[in-house]
Parts: sequence; C-alpha cells; structure tokens
Amino acid sequence: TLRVFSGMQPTHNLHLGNYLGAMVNWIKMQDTHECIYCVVDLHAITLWQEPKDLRRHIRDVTASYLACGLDPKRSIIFNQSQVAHHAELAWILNCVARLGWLNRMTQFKEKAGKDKEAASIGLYDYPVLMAADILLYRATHVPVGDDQKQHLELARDIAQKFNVDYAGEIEAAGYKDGFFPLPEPFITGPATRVMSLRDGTKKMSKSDPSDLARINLVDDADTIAKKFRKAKTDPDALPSEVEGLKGRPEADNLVGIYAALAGKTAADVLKEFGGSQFSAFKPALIDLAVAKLSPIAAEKRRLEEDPTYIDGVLADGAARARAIASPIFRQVKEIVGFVSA
Ligand code: AQP
Repeated sequence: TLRVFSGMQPTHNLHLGNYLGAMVNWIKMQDTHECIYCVVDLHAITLWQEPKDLRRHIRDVTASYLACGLDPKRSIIFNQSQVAHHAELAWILNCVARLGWLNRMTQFKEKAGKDKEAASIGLYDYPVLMAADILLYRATHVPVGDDQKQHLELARDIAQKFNVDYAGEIEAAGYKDGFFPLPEPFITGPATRVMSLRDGTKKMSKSDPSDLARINLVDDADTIAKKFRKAKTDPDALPSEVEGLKGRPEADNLVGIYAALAGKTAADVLKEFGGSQFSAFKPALIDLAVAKLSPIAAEKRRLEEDPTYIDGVLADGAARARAIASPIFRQVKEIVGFVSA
C-alpha cells in the first residue's frame, strides 16, 4: 500500500510556508493514498514550550489541519503523544542511528544556536524521533517542505541499517525486501521553501521574532495586505523568464508564492506579470492570498468554538493510528529479540 505520514509542530500558528510547502500536498494525497497526519507534540518540547501554550497550540494546529481541508473521515489525524509507540520505537532506532550521522544535521546546528552544550538532548535526537514517526507506520511517502530533506535522508539511512542489521530475523519473519520500506520524500510544487518576507535568504519560520516576516493562516485580510505591502523587494520590474529571478531572492519568493496559491508554475506567472513593477504585482498577490486564505481562517475560527469536537477528532485518530502501529511495533520488538507475553 501507498501510505503517507507527515506532521507539524504545535509551537505556534501555522504559516504560509507550512501551507504551501507541505499542507497543499497533504490535502491532494488524501485522494490517492492512505494518509496519517500527526500533530507532533513530542517534537515541540525539544525547545521549551509553556504548558498552557502547548495545550492551546495542539488544538489550534488540529483546527488548522481541518480548516485547510484535511478530512478526519479519510485521513488519520492525531497528536503524537497519544500513541506511545512513537517514543518507544525512537529508543530502538536511537540504538541503530550513529552519532556521526546526527552530527551532520544542519537543523540542530541552526536551532541550538551558539551554545550547543545547553541544547536539550531531545533537540539533538529530533531526527531519530522523526524517523520513528514514519517507520512506525511503514509509511512509503512523506510530503514535507525542502528544509526536511536532510532528515528524510537520515530516516532512510536508519531504515536501511535496521533492515541490514536484523536481516536474518527479518527474513525468518517472512519479509523479502527488508522490514521497513525506505520512505520517499515528496517535496514538490512552486513553493517548497517559502522565504521570510523581510529577508529573502531566510526561511519563513514560526519562530521569527518579526511577525511581519510571515503570513499566518489566521491573519485577517488587512494584516495579509499590510505584510505583503511591507515585504522586501528590489527596485526592478519582474522578468519575463524564470532565469531572470536568479539572484533576486525576494522576487523569486513572491512569484513562487503567487504560483503556488494560483496552482500555476512560476513561468506561467511571469508570462502574465513579466515587465510589471512590484507596485502592480503586489496588489494582485494580496487579492489572491486573501481569497485563498480567508476561508481557512474563518473555518478555523468556527472550529475553535468547539474544543470537544477537536479533542474527539484527536482521540479517534489516535485509536486508529494505534491500530496500525501496534502490530508493526510488536513485530519490531520480536525482530530485535525482546521477549514479550
Ligand atoms: N518556510 C517554509 N517553506 C516551506 N515549507 C516549510 N515548512 C516549514 N517552514 C517552511 C514545512 O512545514 C512542515 C511543518 O513544519 P514544522 O512545524 O515541523 O517545522 P519547523 O521547521 O519547525 O517550522 P518553522 O515554522 O520553521 O518553525 P521554527 O521557527 O520553530 O523552526 C514541514 O514539512 C516543513 O518542511
């Protein structure tokens, strides 16, 4: 079976980067794959989260998932900490993954900042937990933004090493091509890496201290308009060919955002807007963004009024996730050599 797994951290409201880099593909894949979408709260606490904020963000991100168009009847939607196997499998995979592999992870270097000694061990181990999330369901496809590419490669390396280390047991259990499928990254579309609106060389991020750097999925029309109006640009007109965007990160970013929101390619957008100044392009971008994002914000506001419904979606999703994960994890324990009742 083709099985999709992906997740987002409940550290803040979702932003346009999360939406265009990942969510748009999550929604589409519901039509073609069995989909499991997680609110990765265990990942969130790798950096300090105030408990009352975390609680709110878990429900907020779930509401955003639903408001964006994830369908809890078709997809499994749940929060990671309700399915204990994620943490249990992560431990086993910690003993498969090598220190040298983790030492190469660039996200840890960025998020740990200057004082690496003061970073949590969880932050360092983040990519192993992510591998566990995916492999626990023997997922085959992982739709993510470009920034997660390196972590996906690590997940494949871990799966591969597990398959080789335990090849004898795995074969004896009747698996011909290894126990874990090597998960395929699914990183596609015109906006796999949405950049900050204030600095075209930095990724749009939840943790950017400037709210002007990102469009949040809950921003109202006036806020969206203000942020795009203030978005950094260069003084030139838009080029008519994609090659003309080279060395112009801000222009490249805004064209990519427009293309992704319109369901077009960057080349199509430049056919229409090549030669236009930003003073003409930005209003069109604002209209498009408001038209696409306002219904999502409205639906999220509606859902927020019913936390019981949200908690019910998560409980139901967790039960369904557990039903898939339990037999897989039982098999992993047997392969490793644990004795159970
Ligand atoms: N700027 C982005 N462009 C495209 N895709 C992005 N994603 C995140 N930022 C961008 C994708 O969104 C999914 C969920 O991300 P996450 O919440 O797990 O990851 P994150 O990197 O922690 O998000 P932020 O916003 O960058 O938070 P901070 O500021 O805490 O680092 C993933 O598929 C990710 O690729």
